[in-house]
Amino acid sequence: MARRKKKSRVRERGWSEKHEDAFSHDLKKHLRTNTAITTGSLTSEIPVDFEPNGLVISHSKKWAFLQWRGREEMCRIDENLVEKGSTILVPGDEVFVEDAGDTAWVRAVAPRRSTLSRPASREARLSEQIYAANIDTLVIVTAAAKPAFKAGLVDRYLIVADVGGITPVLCVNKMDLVEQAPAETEWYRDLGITVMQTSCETGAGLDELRDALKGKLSVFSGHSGVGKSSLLNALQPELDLVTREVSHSNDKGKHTTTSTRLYELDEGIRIIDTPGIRSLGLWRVTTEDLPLYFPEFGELDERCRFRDCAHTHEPDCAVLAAVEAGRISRPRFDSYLRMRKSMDEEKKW
Ligand SMILES: Nc1nc2c(ncn2[C@@H]2O[C@H](COP(=O)(O)OP(=O)(O)OP(=O)(O)O)[C@@H](O)[C@H]2O)c(=O)[nH]1
Ligand SMILES: [Mg+2]
Ligand SMILES: [Zn+2]
Repeated sequence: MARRKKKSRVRERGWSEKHEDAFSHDLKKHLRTNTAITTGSLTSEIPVDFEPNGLVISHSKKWAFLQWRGREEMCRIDENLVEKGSTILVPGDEVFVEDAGDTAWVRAVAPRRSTLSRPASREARLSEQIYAANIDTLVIVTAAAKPAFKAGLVDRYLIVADVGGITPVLCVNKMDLVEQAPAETEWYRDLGITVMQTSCETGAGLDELRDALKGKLSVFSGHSGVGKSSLLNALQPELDLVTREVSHSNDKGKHTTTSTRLYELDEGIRIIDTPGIRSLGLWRVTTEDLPLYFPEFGELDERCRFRDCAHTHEPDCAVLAAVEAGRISRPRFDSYLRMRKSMDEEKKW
């Protein structure tokens, strides 16, 4: 990977003042790694304005697989970057690597430009799990058929992208299986979201997808079996990633891709392939905020009778009226109701 001319943004952005910021967690680590530490044969100090020289492809607890010095390399992770037995590094992280003879060590992580997060688990719903960093584009991969197009997950991913400061693109794959794209995709176009239609079988739409990904770091997310890994293979056949037919075992939660990993393709395209998911929790979104993530609700809430209107059942609700009048799409509104309901249920634990 080419060394960046630009210095780390740590100082420029004044991270240390922003304790509530999503990156304060990293900053603490970062500052800790700025003091002299002795780990293995390392004794040197890391300058505060270190230049990241490596890119995280994937990792285990103690080892990171990196793009470093123009190659893919395994490096040890400094214990300062480990928390609760697991590293804080995620694919897409820009890191500072130091060569210590036999082993190269990841010593520090640069502040993240953007993050994709979800609640760590149902049990640990108060902790954030960041699963990719420095992403430019979130490609929400869906299938036109097999498995059927499901708007619910798309709506959730759109919120995750919004929260993470990432541009979403909706990719409707397996277009060879249908006459025309599912009608729902039009709503997303109406909302200003880029919608692409692709087929790994016929190659349709792949040039457009490639153009959109050039020079960017993207994440491919979506249900299992929609063709995320197949799309990567279609863009760059040498990758030869494992893909598998959608089957009942897939429905039961068996995924073909089992870990999140970054791939470097030609033309400056970098893609993080992720395992398919069944449902997606929303991090940092409250029921009160939820309407803000539905741009089509716009300023309507100002016209609701109640100031704290939840837009679910209230009399004289301007949002409900707009749904009735067909100005807000019913399925998108249903998504809103389902998200609210699941958030309310979570609160009961
Ligand atoms: N007809 C058709 N089949 C496709 C297309 N893209 C992928 N497939 C098939 O769909 C199945 C699932 O593809 P994968 O690429 O493994 O799906 P995935 O989204 O990576 O799945 P996970 O790794 O489990 O999340 C495979 O049998 C592919 O051959 C397409 O455009 N058209
Ligand atoms: Mg896959
Ligand atoms: Zn209302």
